[in-house]
Amino acid sequence: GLGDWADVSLLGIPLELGASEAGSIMGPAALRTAGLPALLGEMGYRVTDHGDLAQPAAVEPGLKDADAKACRNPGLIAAWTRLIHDRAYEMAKGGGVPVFMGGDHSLSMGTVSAMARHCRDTNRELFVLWLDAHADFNTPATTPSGNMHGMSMAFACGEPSLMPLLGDRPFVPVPPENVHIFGLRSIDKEERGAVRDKGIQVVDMRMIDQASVSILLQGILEKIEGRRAHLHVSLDVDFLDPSIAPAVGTTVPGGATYREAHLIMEMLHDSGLVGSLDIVELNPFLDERGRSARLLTELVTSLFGRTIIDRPARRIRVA
Ligand code: B3U
Ligand code: MN
Ligand code: MN
Repeated sequence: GLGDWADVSLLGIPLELGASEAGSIMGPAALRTAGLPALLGEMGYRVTDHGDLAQPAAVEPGLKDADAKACRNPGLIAAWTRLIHDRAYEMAKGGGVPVFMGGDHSLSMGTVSAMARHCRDTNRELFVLWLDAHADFNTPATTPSGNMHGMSMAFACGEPSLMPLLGDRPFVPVPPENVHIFGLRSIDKEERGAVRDKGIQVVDMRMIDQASVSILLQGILEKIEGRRAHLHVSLDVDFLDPSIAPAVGTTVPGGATYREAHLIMEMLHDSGLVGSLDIVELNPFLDERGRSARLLTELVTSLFGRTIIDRPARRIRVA
């Protein structure tokens, strides 16, 4: 968490096989071009850029035949999930804060499962803040598209039909009540039932309009504070309103504003709870003169403590 934020480990995950629209393979390059590693370095962090993962060869995904047929690229997604999990787990053990630069949201099958395993090793509770227009809670049996980026949260919570994707790695599920989807505004019918039945915590856009991101996020952070916890933040670009972040294949109108997004990042910084971050679904091919990549980079600097003027932290961290 924040207390030991001297070290930041960046990993590029050029993965687009979980999405229908090509282009997020260029996400890590765009974030580097927008200056993410340099800005964190200027802020005083010790930044290690581990470069980009190389595309692995497809493996036998181990899914049931009908499930494999319902998914696009299951053999490659299985290979990526195992590769990402292994690297993310090593990075977590190495200390510092891992920042995963995607790549489409299927990469979170690897990162979240690695953080869950690391938390079990270190006797911490894992919480996940899923900043996303979508729930990503489909399964091979419910997916309308076959796109595996729409299944990553279901995987992380232990959806049995997806478990073989991780191969022989020990799988540690995230307790659904520790998962907070924030910014939801597009959900498929069967996902809606699954999210409800599993007890996933949801803040949808209507709640944000009525109660403000500040009050709603504070409620989540207060639940986590004072525990031996690790908060993993998974930021899907489509959480943001398409007018400020057009570089995503699955835009949904009515997303977070510039100011809401920065406030969330600032409050997350102040909480001292964030232990790892995914930046996913950035598709530079759809960007307008780099503005989405630049905005994401700015948001990450807010998460890492950039402030407009010096102000005392509003919230004191309980170790
Ligand atoms: N729920 C739809 C659409 C979707 C989910 N995640 C994204 N799109 N990015 C699906 O295909 O599962
Ligand atoms: Mn997503
Ligand atoms: Mn999304």
